[in-house]
Amino acid sequence: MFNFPLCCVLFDTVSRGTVVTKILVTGALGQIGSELVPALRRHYGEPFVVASDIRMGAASREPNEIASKGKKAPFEHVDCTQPHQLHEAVRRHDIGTIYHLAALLSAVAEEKPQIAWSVNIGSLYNVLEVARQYSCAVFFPSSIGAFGPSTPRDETPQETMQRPTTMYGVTKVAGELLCDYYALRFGVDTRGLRLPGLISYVSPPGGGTTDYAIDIFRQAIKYKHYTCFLRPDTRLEMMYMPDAIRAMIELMSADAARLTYRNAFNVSAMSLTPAELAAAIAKRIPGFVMDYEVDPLRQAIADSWPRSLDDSVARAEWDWKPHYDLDAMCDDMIAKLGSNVRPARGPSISGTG
Ligand code: NAD
Ligand code: AKB
Repeated sequence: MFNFPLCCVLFDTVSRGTVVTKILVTGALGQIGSELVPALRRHYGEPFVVASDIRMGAASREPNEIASKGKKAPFEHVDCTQPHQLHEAVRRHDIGTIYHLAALLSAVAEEKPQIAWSVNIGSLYNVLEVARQYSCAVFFPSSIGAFGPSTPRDETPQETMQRPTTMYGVTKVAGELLCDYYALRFGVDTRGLRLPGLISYVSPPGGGTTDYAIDIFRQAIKYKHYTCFLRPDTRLEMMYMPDAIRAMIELMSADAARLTYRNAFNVSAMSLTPAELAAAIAKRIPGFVMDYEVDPLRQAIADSWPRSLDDSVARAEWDWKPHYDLDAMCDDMIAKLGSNVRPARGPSISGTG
C-alpha cells in the first residue's frame, strides 16, 4: 500500500546489502500512536519500530502487544521533556526517523497552559536537537489548532494568517516554525501535517476539542443517546484515522525534492457539524438521539478554528488524497465498534447503511 521510505533504508554497498534504520515513536500509547505503531510495524517490520511513552501502559493495551500478538516488541519509557532520555533511546536503537506524537491536546492544554508549553514545545525542541545530532528525520503533527480567529475559516489556505488564541495553538505555530528553522539552518529532514480532528475506534481521545466526534459513536451504540459539548452548528474539519495514518507514512516516504514546506501541510477529508454527524449516525442506528450541554471552554476553542481546509498543496507535492468521506467513515466506525461495544439494553443495532 505504501512506498518504502527512502529515509529508512540505506544501501551498504561495501558489505551486507540493505541496512534499515529504525523508527522511534514518542507518545506512542496515545490515540494516534495506538494505530501508527502497528501500521509502521506492519510495513517496516516489528524490530524496526520502537514505541515510547512517558506512561508504561497496561500490558494488554500497549501497541506492542497489539502489533505482536503478545510477543515482546521494542518499547522504551521516554519522557520527552528529559533530553538525556531521548538521546539514550535514539543512540541505543540507532534511530533514523522520529515520529514525535507526545503532546497535550487542546482542551487539556488550555487548562494547564504552563505544562502544555513545557511538554509541547520543550519536547519538540529536544527531539529536533537529537535529530540534528544523530541525523534523524522528524515527523511533527501540527493541527487545525495552529490557526486562529483572524484566519479565513473556510477553505483555509496553506499560507495564511496564524494567530491562534489558545496555548495549544501557540505551541503548534511555534512548533511549525521550529521545524522550518531546523530544516533551513541544520538540514534536518522535518515534515509535518496540520491534522484535523481525528475519528477512531481503537483508542479513546486524549482531551481535545474534537473528541465529541469519537465519543458520539460509543454512546450511540451503547445507549442510543449522546450529550454533545459543542453547539449543533459547530463546523470543523475531521478525518478518519486510517487516512491520517496513511498520510503520515506517505508524507515521510515522499520524495524530498518535491517538498517545499518543512513546517506542516494542510490535509483535509470531511468538514462536518455535530448535527450532521448525529443525522448520519441516526440513519444507521435508528432511535439515536443527541442533546447538547455546551462546554464554554471547548466551544470557544472550536469557534477559533477553521471550518474547512484547502489541501491543494499536499495533493500537488506528495499526492495526498483522502479515502474516507462522512458515509464511508460512519459505516466503518459502526461496523468496527459494533463488534466490540455492547448496547447497554434493548435490541442490537440494525444495519449500517
Ligand atoms: P494523546 O493525548 O492521545 O497521546 C499523547 C501521548 O503523549 C500520551 O500517550 C501521553 O502519555 C504521551 N505524553 C505526554 N507527555 C509526554 C512526555 N513528556 N513524554 C513522552 N510522552 C508523553 O494525543 P494524540 O491524539 O495521539 O495526538 C498525538 C499528536 O498529534 C499531538 O501532537 C497532537 O497535538 C497531534 N494531533 C492530534 C489530533 C487528534 O485529533 N488526535 C489532531 C491534530 C493533531
Ligand atoms: C484537539 O481537538 O485538540 C485535536 C486537534 C484537532 O488538534 N483533536
